[in-house]
Amino acid sequence: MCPPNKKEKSPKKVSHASFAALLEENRIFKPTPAFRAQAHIKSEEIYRQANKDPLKFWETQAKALAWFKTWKKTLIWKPPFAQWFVGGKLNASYNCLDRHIVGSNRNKAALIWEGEPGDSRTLTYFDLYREVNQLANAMKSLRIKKGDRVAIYLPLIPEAVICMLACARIGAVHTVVFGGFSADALKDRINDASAQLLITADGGYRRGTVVALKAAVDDAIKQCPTIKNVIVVKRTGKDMAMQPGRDLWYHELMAKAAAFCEPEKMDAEDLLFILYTSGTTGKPKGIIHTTGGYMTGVTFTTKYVFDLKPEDIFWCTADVGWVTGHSYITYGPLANAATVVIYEGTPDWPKRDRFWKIIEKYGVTIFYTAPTAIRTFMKWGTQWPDQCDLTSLRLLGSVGEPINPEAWIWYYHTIGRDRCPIVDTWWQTETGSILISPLPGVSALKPGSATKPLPGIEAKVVNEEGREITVGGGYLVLTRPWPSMLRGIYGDPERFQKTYFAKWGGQIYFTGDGAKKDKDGYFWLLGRVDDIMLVAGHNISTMEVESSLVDHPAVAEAAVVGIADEIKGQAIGAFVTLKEGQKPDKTVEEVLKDHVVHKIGPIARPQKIIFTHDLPKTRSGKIMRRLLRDVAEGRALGDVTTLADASVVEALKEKYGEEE
Ligand code: 6R9
Repeated sequence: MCPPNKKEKSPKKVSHASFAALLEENRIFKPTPAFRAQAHIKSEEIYRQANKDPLKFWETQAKALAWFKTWKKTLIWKPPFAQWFVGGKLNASYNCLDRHIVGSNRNKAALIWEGEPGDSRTLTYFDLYREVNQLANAMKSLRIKKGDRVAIYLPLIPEAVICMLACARIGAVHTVVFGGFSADALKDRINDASAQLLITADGGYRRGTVVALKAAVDDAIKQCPTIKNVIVVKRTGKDMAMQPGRDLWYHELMAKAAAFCEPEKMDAEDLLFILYTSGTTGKPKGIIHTTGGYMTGVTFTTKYVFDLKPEDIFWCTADVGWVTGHSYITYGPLANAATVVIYEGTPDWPKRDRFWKIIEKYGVTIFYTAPTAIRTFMKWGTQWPDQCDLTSLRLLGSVGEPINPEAWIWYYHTIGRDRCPIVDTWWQTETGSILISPLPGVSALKPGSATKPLPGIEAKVVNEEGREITVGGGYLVLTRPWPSMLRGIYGDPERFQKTYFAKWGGQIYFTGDGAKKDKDGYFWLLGRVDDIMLVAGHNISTMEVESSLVDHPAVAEAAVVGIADEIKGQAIGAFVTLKEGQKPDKTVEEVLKDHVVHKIGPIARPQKIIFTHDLPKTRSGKIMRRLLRDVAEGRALGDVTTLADASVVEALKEKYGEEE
């Protein structure tokens, strides 16, 4: 049983005494013999093979897909433009559905969906296949054809996945806009992509209330001249206006649609989707991905990074509006015929044990979430997971930000119960699939390190001149093309070249991240280089200071920014959320400052600590330090359209003002 209930004695009680010990030892976690024995990959041989002949390696991975026609050339690389599997033909929806329904996977659960109010639906591969085919036909009846852009603005309901696959089936390019984004953000993305069709819902549930998506849509598309139709999924049944001629009910279209739609034979390099990246200033960047290379990358990584087996129940907690949802809810797992869990709502609804209850209810075996969520769970306390049966879990994953060692150990111990390897997966919207990560049957894990580049991937840390740093910190770059790499920025090849390939002579992809390599060749991600501070002539990464703050038992979460300072160049400002029950005061502030000095050195001592209940984050959980800098330096706020909760930063502004 799940909810904390004093009368009930849980048989699964975990001891938390060993937590500190795990952290203290600065331990390396080797795969257990039992895990290694059953893993897909048990030896490092795969790294050597891939290194010897990367193209051959990627060809082998591409062959895991079903192709209508085999490619003629594996790679044409004219930097910054790569073409993979040139001349090959395939269809992503065929790979995720058709090839599974002819065998024993036909009646296997493809999607297990749980709505926030507690409703649920399970779609087998055959169910999903049927829905996707019908929707593909419905879209065709609205004259959507190969190459057209379709915007998807939905809550996390099965239709979100159905819509993506239906687009892929007819060769339409989807652009999923996260359902929590504002009308303004939606409008910008629709216009940049010149989308003709928009698929939305009458609403969705979030923390017990209905989010009125359709109202935002009506607002947005007043200024979207390219949109001809809006398909509306009935999710909540709440009243809302339908504009005759333009708006159509999803269920009515589906009722009329024929059961089979021939999958379009797509060229390997035909567009699969556009996805706008979050959190940056200025015009949204539409990252484009094509079919063959992207599908190869996500299919390979889903199977081997997560050590996916046919009987696994795979839960990636991301929204489909984030690249993580594209790659590890929809395309990667379904191409591997996995059973995928999706959940519509927030982790604290109706109580703070909702995620653990879902794991217990469906017997989730692989759980993939973000460090920000893990830190939130730490803040809430262990009583919530402790009273749930988490014994089905066998592997944990982390994505989105560097995971600080404290959170890693907590995750390993409290959720994984010291049994489950953690894969800390580094990648980006631009990279399409995971690039730096452990292989769980092989890699020795160091808490806080994403370990090493996957087989077939060449990543380096370089200095300002582009020279490799074998031990030490610098810029993280990728020095060889990989199949799932972005093919550009939609409509802006020049910006593509400038943003990613201009820094070192045009051949090297710059990730925008800083990283450190240790003597064992492990990569330690340091966050975006824009966030790295220059304090009295020393480079200090915000992430290192944050990690040392979170290391203190009183702290739940921290965000650090450089504030302009006449003497030092930059001084360190820290925004800190304390664990529940901790009171912020001057003493705590001094204790925390001393703690950072103790962990890193006097140079890293924060000049100012602001206590706050929450931090400004994107919907995928990344802290928006840019906004915190605006607050700290008293500027007007930059672009806030991707902010999860706008009130957080307003409250901080007030607070900061008071303390000045
Ligand atoms: C998948 C995703 C990409 C940026 C990336 C980096 C940060 C993601 C990370 C990580 C350290 C990890 N990031 N995973 N940093 N360790 N395991 O997050 O895509 O939203 O495009 O963000 O996220 O800074 O450059 P996206």
